[in-house]
Amino acid sequence: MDTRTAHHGGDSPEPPRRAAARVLLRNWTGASTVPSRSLYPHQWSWDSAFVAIGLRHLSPRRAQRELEHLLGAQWGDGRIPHIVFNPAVPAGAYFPGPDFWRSSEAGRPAGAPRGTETSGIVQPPVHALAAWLVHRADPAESRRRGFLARAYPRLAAWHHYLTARRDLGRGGLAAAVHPWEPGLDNSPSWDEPLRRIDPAPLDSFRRADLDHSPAADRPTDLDYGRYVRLAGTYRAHAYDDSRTPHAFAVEDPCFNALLIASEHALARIAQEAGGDPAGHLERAHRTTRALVARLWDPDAGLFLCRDLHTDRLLADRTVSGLVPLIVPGLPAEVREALMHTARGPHFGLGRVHLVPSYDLLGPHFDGSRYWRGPSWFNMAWLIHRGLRAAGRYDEAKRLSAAFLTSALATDFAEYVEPHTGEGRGIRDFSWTAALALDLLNDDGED
Ligand code: 2M8
Repeated sequence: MDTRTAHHGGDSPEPPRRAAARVLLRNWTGASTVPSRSLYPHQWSWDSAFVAIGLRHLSPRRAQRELEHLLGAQWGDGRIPHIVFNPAVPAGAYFPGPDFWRSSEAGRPAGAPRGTETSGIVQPPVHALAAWLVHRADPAESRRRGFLARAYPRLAAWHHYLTARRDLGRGGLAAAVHPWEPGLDNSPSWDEPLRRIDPAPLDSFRRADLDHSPAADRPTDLDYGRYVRLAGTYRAHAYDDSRTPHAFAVEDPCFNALLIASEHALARIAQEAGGDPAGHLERAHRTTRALVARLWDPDAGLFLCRDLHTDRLLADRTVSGLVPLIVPGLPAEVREALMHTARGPHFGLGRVHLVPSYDLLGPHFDGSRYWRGPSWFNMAWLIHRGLRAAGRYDEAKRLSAAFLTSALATDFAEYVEPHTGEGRGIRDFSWTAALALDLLNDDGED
């Protein structure tokens, strides 16, 4: 497929920029962007950060609003919820919806907003990085609107929540307390920690996702039973991290790498907004040291997840373990080993479509099932950034070209089968379109 054009039903090919913009315009609700009109009809936290990174090329102002809408739903304890529910969407369109999370009532002690319903868990902290990139797209307009001055205290409170309340392992990293938090929902890394969780009975809830996506592309019912159990337990403890038993608690490399990248961005934001960057830089360096000390596995040649219940690394190789390539100041030998692993048989960089979410040789590899093998566009975008940070410009260029080819050929699919490149999940997926737009506008400046 030609990377210069996309097809959308008519005879004439549509220019890629216009095709990507069309997806984002269609998914814009007036206040924020839904990841998908059908499968995900509300605002998602890290999706919106990726969307803002693309939207800044269409309208820096709208990109600011995207992030501001999300930040507007921040809780008093600093957490940015993983979903902000749109009250206009019919109940039952997405599960678990507002009637499950009941944030405004159950989350009150943790400072959940009164007028907006949200979930109670979080997603990876890409937001400060996104805010910085959005600012850079049009600094004059950003200053005129006081964008960073308003965003800065909220972003700082968000990082404070993660580093103070979520350092459950007391080793300097933020822990995830639900498989949805790192964003790689049904990653094989979670199989072992999830085995301890007694699933909620299947007849106690109704999955809405299967109305829109084939069951073979999605997590299983057993996974869902466990997701529901964990979220229900958190809710029953008023989403209080010091009281909830947190039967699932892991340290994830991608989550923490994004925290570090965002902490570096926060230092720049602080400088621009009249704050003090030094504390942020110090925290970024400290978290980098903790990441290497706690999650680097020299034998596997990549970062692994740590299960805080056993205090052991989980053996499965996932794309999450390559994302620390984006971290500034990683030890040179670690960066080299990561590059070697990315190109090797487990991830096949340059030989398969994009970067598989899970080890191509791993016992649980399934090229269609969500985060158990398929290649995802946000992960390819992050690895692309990492390759550039490592000075691998040719490989970065090739990955960027492959990204655009895949995105256009699959009508901006949610994910693709790594061996065949076929689209999987839903189409017109927002972050695929947004990050395509970002790569199309790539001037190497960031
Ligand atoms: C997927 O997760 C949601 C739950 O948050 C779901 O399956 O319903 C994941 O791919 C996640 O990373 C993503 O943010 C979300 C919305 O695109 O969908």
